[in-house]
Amino acid sequence: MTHKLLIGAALSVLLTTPSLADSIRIGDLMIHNPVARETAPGAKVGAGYLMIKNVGSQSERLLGGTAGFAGKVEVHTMKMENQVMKMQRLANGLEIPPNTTVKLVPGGNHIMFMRLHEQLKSGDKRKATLNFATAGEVEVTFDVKSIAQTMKLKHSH
Ligand SMILES: [Cu+2]
Repeated sequence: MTHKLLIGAALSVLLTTPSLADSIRIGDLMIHNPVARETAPGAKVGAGYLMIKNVGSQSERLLGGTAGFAGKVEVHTMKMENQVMKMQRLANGLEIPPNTTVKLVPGGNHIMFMRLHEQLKSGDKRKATLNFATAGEVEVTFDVKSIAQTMKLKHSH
């Protein structure tokens, strides 16, 4: 039991303290710890998560993106519908208010990689371009992680 707890604690430290290398600064945006969830062979969609901090005084908006490994990259949210959580595309993008950190995590807002051309395997790194209303296009490298590791992002602070 103690052993398990220690491993859990070590993992959460690893996952919740992104090193400087995991941070990208573009204009007034700081992008931390982009992670993509591994996919099953033949899966057509995958999900990406990250933290975006707006250190500026103007509101920003994440509109979507592009990726070589997927036909389409969208920003999604989760909505309750007849007591079932469903994903929905944010047609007007995701707002990143000034002086705010917006977290894209499992069960919440996320990047959706649609029409995957290939499997995303744990340990891979995949480049994608995110498109912001003001900052424009930003290239981000997603670390592909196992589903279990990805779920821990939910509890990161
Ligand atoms: Cu989605």
